[in-house]
Amino acid sequence: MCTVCGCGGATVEGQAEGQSHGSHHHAHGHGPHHHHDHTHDHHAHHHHGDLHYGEGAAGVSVPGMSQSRLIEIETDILSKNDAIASGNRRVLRALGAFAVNLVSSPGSGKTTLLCRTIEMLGDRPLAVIEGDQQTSNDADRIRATGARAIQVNTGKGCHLDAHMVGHAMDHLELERGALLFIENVGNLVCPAGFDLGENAKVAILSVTEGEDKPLKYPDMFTVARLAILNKTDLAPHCDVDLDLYEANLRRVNPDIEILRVSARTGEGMPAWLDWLDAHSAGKAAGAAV
Ligand SMILES: Nc1nc2c(ncn2[C@@H]2O[C@H](COP(=O)(O)OP(=O)(O)O)[C@@H](O)[C@H]2O)c(=O)[nH]1
Ligand SMILES: [Mg+2]
Repeated sequence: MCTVCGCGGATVEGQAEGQSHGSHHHAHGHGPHHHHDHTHDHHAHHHHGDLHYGEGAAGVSVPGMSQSRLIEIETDILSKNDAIASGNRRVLRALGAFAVNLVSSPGSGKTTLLCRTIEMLGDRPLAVIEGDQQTSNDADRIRATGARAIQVNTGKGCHLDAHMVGHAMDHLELERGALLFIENVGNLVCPAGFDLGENAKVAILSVTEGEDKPLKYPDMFTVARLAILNKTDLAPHCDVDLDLYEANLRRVNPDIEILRVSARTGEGMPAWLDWLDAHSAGKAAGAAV
């Protein structure tokens, strides 16, 4: 169970590559170990007449589980994940590598942006980890650029976790000073809660999604260091207010950096490459030899 969203997906020890057949080892919450804790949190379900299932102490609602039990489970899953993420971070630091975790809803343009980024980066050492529930479509698209890519299928899972990424990193044999791009599962909720050991989460938000999305899904934009407002080429056709997108992003995260980009036309891409350069510079120099 993913206690971040309560949707039944979280795995701390999921398969890290190849075709998953749903054979994850669920950390908790399934099988015969039902915890029939009848401390229901009725008060959490009503909020000014709206249903508000995230209002208990755990911030999620799962039928039959008390808020305190949920917090216990979530703490356990996340602390295991964080320990593995720290290990990933140590490996990356020793290599002087810089890892970006790309997070967004499905279809915002992560893979398109990555393909274009890879083309523009030329011969800079890099590798890609692709996360999706099913198919190797995105890894195939990345490999078509000549870059190395590993596909991680999460099956029922709604996000990549640190264990999956660590396992994929083992297979990628990252070069010294490499850039590692991790394309997370398209989902604006759960990937926000999972540290993969990356240097930065970068949220992609396309102009067709609506200006209110940062307000509706604040966690994702709170943890992101940079927001890329993608598909600006479509803005004239969609009656959108790009300044309002930016204002809403800053309402949930006053420190967030924002770049307007079109992965289609290439507008804004040089600024994104500059951002990557500036943030990855010095990593290789500081690496253990
Ligand atoms: N017009 C336009 N379409 C884009 C842009 N970036 C991506 N797309 C399209 O959006 C769709 C989803 O893109 P994809 O890269 O698969 O998104 P992902 O699910 O986030 O990886 C595809 O049809 C892309 O061609 C962009 O900047 N402008
Ligand atoms: Mg994709």
